[in-house]
Amino acid sequence: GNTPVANQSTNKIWKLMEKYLPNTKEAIQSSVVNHVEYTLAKTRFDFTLLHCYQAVSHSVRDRLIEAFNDTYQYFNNKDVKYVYYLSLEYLIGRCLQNALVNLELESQYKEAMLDMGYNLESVYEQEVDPALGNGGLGRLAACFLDSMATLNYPAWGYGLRYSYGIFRQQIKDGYQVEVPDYWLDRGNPWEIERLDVNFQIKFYGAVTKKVQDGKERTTWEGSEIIVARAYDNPAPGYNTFNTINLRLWRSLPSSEFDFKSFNQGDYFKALESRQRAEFITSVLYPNDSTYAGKELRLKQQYLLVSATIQDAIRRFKKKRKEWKEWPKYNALQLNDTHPALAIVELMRILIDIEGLEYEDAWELVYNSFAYTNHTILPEALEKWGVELLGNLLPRHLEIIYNINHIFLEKISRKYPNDWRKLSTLSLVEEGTHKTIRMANLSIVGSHAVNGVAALHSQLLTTTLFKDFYELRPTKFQNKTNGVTPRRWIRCANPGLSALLNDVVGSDDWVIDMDILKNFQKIADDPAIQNRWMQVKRQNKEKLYWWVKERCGVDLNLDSLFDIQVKRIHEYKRQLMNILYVIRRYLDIKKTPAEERRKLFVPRSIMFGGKAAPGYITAKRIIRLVNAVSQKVNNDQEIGDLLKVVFLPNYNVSNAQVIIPASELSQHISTAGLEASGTSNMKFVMNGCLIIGTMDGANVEIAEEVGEENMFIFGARVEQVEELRNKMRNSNYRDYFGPRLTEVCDAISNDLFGYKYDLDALLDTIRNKNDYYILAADFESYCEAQQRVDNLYKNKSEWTKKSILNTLRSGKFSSDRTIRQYAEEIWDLEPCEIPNPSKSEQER
Ligand code: T68
Repeated sequence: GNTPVANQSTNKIWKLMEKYLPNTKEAIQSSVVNHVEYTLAKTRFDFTLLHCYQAVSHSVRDRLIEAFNDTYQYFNNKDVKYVYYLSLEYLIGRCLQNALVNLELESQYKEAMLDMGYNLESVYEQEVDPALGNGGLGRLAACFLDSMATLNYPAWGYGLRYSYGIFRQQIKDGYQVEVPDYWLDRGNPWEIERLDVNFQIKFYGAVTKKVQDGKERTTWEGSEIIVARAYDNPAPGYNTFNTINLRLWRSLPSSEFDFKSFNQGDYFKALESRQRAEFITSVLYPNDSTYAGKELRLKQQYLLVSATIQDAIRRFKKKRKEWKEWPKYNALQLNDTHPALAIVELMRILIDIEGLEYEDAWELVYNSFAYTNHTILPEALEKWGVELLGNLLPRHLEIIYNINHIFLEKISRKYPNDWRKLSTLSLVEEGTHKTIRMANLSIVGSHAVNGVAALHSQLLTTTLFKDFYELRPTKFQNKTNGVTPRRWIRCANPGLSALLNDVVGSDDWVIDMDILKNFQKIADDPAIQNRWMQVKRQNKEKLYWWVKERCGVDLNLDSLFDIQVKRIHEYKRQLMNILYVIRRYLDIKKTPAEERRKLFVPRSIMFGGKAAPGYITAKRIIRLVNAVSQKVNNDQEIGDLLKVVFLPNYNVSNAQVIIPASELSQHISTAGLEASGTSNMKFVMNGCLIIGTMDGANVEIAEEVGEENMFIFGARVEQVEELRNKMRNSNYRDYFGPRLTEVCDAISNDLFGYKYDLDALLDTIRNKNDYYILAADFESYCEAQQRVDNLYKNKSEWTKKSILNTLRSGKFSSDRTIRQYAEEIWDLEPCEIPNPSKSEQER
């Protein structure tokens, strides 16, 4: 019953489905009210703000679905090439405002709702924040979807529909506490459950070989079979009718499986195995930078990969093309190595099921896949033990060995007897615990490999992937990250958006950030500067209330809002930031009371970010921030000269309040270790000045906005190794400067309490152990902070630099990034569908 029959009744249905929903005030109101009554089954007397959010969302969803269905219908008719973006993570954040903005219906809805007695902004606040990702990598995937839709690229996002996203962070007695995030609690009006899109996924079992017509045929019989079901999430473009799909898979038990257990007559065992199947997409792994090697994680990866490849193949087969045309119609982008098994899965299906020759299959795989690397941290590189992999996916391990064998043969012909090369290039890491290097697999199986900022891409070719680079230099590319100005300016900063509209004379900047460069002369205009400061002030007020409610701290609105928000990690050096806060505290205390206001600019220093639950040092950093906050905020002598706050549960919706309110933003990683950073770009767009190291995309930000409009400090990447060596040959009393020594002594002398935790924390930088060269960079960091104070005293100069930061941030729009991926890796053409509201209103 899945195939529609073309007859008179379908003609009738087509006619009935021809019309689009109108967007007059009355039409919007009646569609909202309809959902209240018929979707939510609520009465006039039993109706809350939450119900209002749900009804509004359903009415917006209806409009999204019209665009969404038309979009893929149109792509299909035009026989276009698709890009498949494969990612284990999507940090999409709230949907309602973003959908209204992109559909250009926000003002209509605002008015319609106001007329019904509802403030649209408080309706927005009812939405939970879908947090199906850890940090930058997951948020990048979400920004990319927005740009791919906006630029009319025929694209699909594929991921997993975790029941539990990244944990919610609570702070109890200064410690991080993780609370499970059951985000589907109140339903999810945005998704479309596809009861008819299910794929079987197999695990474990055995591989058998048979000779058939003189040819060896391999088959893999899995012993555990589950089902992946599709949940579709429409992602609308801005200033276009194109709306693309984020398809998330959910694991479910398969009915085939039941038969087996049923026959064995064990009813409860059957139910247990059903629950095990559902458990696979239950929870997102909360590690953003260390590889844990858990079987359940590998099952998640394979589920995403297998369901996605099956879906892509089914779609391709409908076109009735020959296999050799696969790369002409499909590009597959791997968001890090997490979905790298897709390379092997496509090989398996082509060889074992479709019967292609190995070399022909490889050609198709190689030309369609591309891989993005997001880190050079060794502890983050994925290496699956061969026992684990071979047990769960025996045929895949076999294919990996085949790929490796053929690859290494080529290498040894090219470099005879070069054992070092062979062992570093091999997909297999030998040793007592033999592992598969997923990065090597991803490189060998892809026609393009890219880093995420110029410096990072260059480091890949000179360090981590040096031997691969020498083998095939043209494979290696750079694609500097970007962020979407729709969510990060237009939605998050309405005040700045209105100001930019006035400056530009239109809202064209929302899709073309580069035009802002043409208006740089306004940076000196006192009237504009005033308005600019007013906008920042209003954003600071919003954050003020946010902090008061959640942290009980009263911030000084005239103080400099100085913010570092990102995952907590030693390489990001939140520790250096908080040690400087202590330095500042001690300095203020030493200064005679009457001179303090003259010497010190009032500052509100805020930290936010989650620590991986097992990362003890990161958790201790949070403890230290809260200990300092306690001490400083309650010191009567200090008053509002210095406030320290830990902002709990940093996530996308909180970022939308925090970033526009920030004046100084910290991106202070050890040079060479932050692949790119993306929040740095959001802060710059919102007129914040950066204090930062020459790392990741900061280098390119400095190129664009000018070093004189930032506070750059610290060792450059070429100096880091030498500094580490120097440290190894000396006592920390020698490599600590006097300012840092005094700070650490204060902590050790129990100025803040929690001596056990905090001493252990300091040991990560004492005893020749300061891998992230915090001590070496501390003096130069203090000097940069002094420059910050000096500039902040001159409001007009500060504001001028703030304006220039925004106007020169165009390069960091994800539209630029996605255009480069499309042109330089995917070979993909835009395909814009006709906009019915701009033509005849009918399909
Ligand atoms: C980040 N990586 C980079 N990883 O750290 C950041 N890792 O510099 C970069 O801007 C960003 O990617 C986008 O390119 C991550 O966020 C993870 O979250 C992660 C998750 C699971 C496993 C490993």
